[in-house]
Amino acid sequence: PSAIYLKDYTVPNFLIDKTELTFDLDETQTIVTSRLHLRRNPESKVQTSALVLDGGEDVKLIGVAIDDYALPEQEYTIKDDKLIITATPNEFVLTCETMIEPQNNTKLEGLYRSSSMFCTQCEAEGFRHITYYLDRPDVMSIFTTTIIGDETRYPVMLSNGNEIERGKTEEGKTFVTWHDPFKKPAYLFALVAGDLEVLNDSFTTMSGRDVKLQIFTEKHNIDKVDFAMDSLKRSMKWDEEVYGREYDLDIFMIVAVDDFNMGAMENKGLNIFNSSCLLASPETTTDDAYLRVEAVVAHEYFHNWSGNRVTCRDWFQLSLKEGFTVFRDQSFSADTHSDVVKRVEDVSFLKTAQFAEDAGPMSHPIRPASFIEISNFYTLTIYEKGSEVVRMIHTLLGEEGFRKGSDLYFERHDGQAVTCDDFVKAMEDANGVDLSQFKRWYSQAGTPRLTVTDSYDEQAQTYSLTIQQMTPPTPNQPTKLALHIPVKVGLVGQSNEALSFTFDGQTQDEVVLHVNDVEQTFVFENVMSKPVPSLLRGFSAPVKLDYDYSTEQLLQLMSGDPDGFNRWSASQQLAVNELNKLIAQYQNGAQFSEETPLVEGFKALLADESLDPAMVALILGLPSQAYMSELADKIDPQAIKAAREHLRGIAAKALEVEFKHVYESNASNEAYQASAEQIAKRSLKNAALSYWVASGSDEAKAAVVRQYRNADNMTDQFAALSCVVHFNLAEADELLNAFFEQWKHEALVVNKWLMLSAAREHENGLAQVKALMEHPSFDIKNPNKLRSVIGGLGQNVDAFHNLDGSGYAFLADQIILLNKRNPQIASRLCTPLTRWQRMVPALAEKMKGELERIAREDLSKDVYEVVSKSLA
Ligand code: DPP
Ligand code: ZN
Repeated sequence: PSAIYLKDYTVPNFLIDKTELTFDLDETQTIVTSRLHLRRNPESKVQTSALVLDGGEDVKLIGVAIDDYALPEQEYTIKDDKLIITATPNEFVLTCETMIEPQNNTKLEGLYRSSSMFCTQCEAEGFRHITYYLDRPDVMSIFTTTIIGDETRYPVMLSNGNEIERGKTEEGKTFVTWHDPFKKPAYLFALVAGDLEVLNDSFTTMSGRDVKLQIFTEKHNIDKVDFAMDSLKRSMKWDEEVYGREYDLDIFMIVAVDDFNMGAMENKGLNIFNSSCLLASPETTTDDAYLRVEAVVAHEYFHNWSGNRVTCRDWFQLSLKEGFTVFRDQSFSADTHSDVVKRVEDVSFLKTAQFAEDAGPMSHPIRPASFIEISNFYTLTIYEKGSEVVRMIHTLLGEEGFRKGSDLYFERHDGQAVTCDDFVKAMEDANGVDLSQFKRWYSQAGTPRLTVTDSYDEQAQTYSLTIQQMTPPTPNQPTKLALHIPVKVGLVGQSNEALSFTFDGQTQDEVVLHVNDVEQTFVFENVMSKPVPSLLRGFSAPVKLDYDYSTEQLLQLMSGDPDGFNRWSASQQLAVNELNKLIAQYQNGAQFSEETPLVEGFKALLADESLDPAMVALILGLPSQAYMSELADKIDPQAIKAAREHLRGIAAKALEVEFKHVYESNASNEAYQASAEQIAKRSLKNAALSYWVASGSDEAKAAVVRQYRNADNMTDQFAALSCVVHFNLAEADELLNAFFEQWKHEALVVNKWLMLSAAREHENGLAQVKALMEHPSFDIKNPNKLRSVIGGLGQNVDAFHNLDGSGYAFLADQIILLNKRNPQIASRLCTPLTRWQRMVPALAEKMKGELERIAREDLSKDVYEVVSKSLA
């Protein structure tokens, strides 16, 4: 497999003005007839009459014709899955008949079966597994789709746009024709057929048009889509109010499917969702999952403008639509719930997972310069860091300036396939600013590091901050240029007051510093006393920041920083420092310390009833195993685990009474609602419960079992079960079994059970994981189940990081098994092994050995790219 490069981009040689598709659906053979209205692209420099269409090894060509002249075999060839027709007129209709077998499609790209339905996934390059096409996002076409099927089995047959015709064929089958009036690339094509139930609703747009809203599921799930429908309507309203974007078709449909490689897909007018991102009910769905449904529904809906109306020129520009749309969905959730809580959650995820990706062999800029397989680039960097880059533009331009920029972007490029440069240009032009240095964020990989030192001159009452920036080398990028980094700063006084200061001739209490050189000093005047700097407020840039805070300063910021985000940040830093001390003690074989200043900090926090319970819960959450791994020079999973358990134990024992009190005072008898207020209380209650149980109190153990048995919602039930399992209480086996029995008919709950069971640490964790994969509820064809079991194993430190290498070998076996069957999923499963160079030597060697073993197989492009880059 070889790489393709952004620098080699050329416009397509042909355009497809209209695409007419007919699908004759059948259980064994589906016949696809396409009529493509082609003409040469006047803008192409290569004036050629040879047409090259993308296809796949799973597409069988039955016949091809130009303007109804059936081409004899010597007039076309099929090579490397491409259909090549050597001579074509300037303008013509190409008819292609192909046969595909959706029931044998295990890759879940193109047209496939999920339970009893047919569905599609075409992003990024799935359409070529349906029929021969110019499968690239800058070829945009008007689609008309006819679906023919047996009405008794497929009463619902959907595609993009509006239904324009319905009737019977000569053989007595039903046909339905859909027409989408908006030009689109093939990756936004969708088709669904099945025996589905529907929830109907409607939305009146800002200009007064009525839009029909429909959510389809299999019959047994239709009672779980009310929340998604409500989220959809709120998203539509929000996009009108915040971005001035109105929905454009008369109908908007969403379909839930069980087998799906990704979270969801924004196909024009017909979104297809992994059921895990759509279905929600209080009894079966946790608060986290509710929030995820809301965010994903919003995300896919927002793509209608940021992605569909204005799309990507090529796949190197993926972050153009994804970074921007993640930024939009994050803002929507922040406006809907608490902005600080949302920001903490997003940043925490970024710093744990995206920073790790950016420090590994797959590190790439948000606009990559090359790739072997585009499916490997649906990454945290493209999505989450991409969103941070858009957020920085928002910070630099302000709310109003950003809106002017986005208005210009949508107006200028409506109906076009464009680049990240076009996005930034619209922001520049609308605001009369120069973002040329800022644009290095698009081409430079790696997490920049800021090192900050300060000094206070009491006499002059000036305070200086010196900031150095450095971005470490990443694959193919040994040297880095200075970035333009917005650093939001405030100063906190000795008695926790916000200190005002003079900066740029103005009195203010918060400022955005423009860091754009390797080293710069910023001077704040009229600073009355020696301040504690509150740096990078709201996480104004996706960087690592080093400032040598003392424990006292961190405790002060934790309780006194007016910036809620930085209160959390200070608490995390304090906990990280404490964990690092314990990790070193563990590694040196020293006794663990039994005291920590964290106790004092937590005590103040628990006593302050004016605080948002969700924030308190977040602060109580110790830095995760994964986050501590990201920070480590050499990752020692056992040391991190032991340190975390010990630190939690100290806090739990010292504050047993407080945790009990907080647990009891946050209990509630109200009926479940996925409201910010209730979610906040449940999160604090359950955080307190887990500490209380960690204290070893018998009363706590009784309380957690009671909570499990009495819970009327999945959040409380699962929090209790996790706690019982994690602390290996006497009831662990009994309750895990009971949980499975209670929920075995609910696939999404069974997935939670699979994950928790796989993550459970006991003598033979790996045997237990193997048993789960033999369990009747497991199905290797279903990506959600696989992710549950393998994800659970990844959290199981003893089983996965066993020194004998058995955990890694097991993972490698699964990757080899899935390599051809579902390359996208196989490639994702490689992620933990790609970190091998960061592990302590004994583990690094074992991981590397498994990567080498995988490399000896005949690999799919997806797995090949990740494994070869990891071993390079
Ligand atoms: N474009 C999709 C999304 O992120 C991914 N398939 O919404
Ligand atoms: Zn997206």
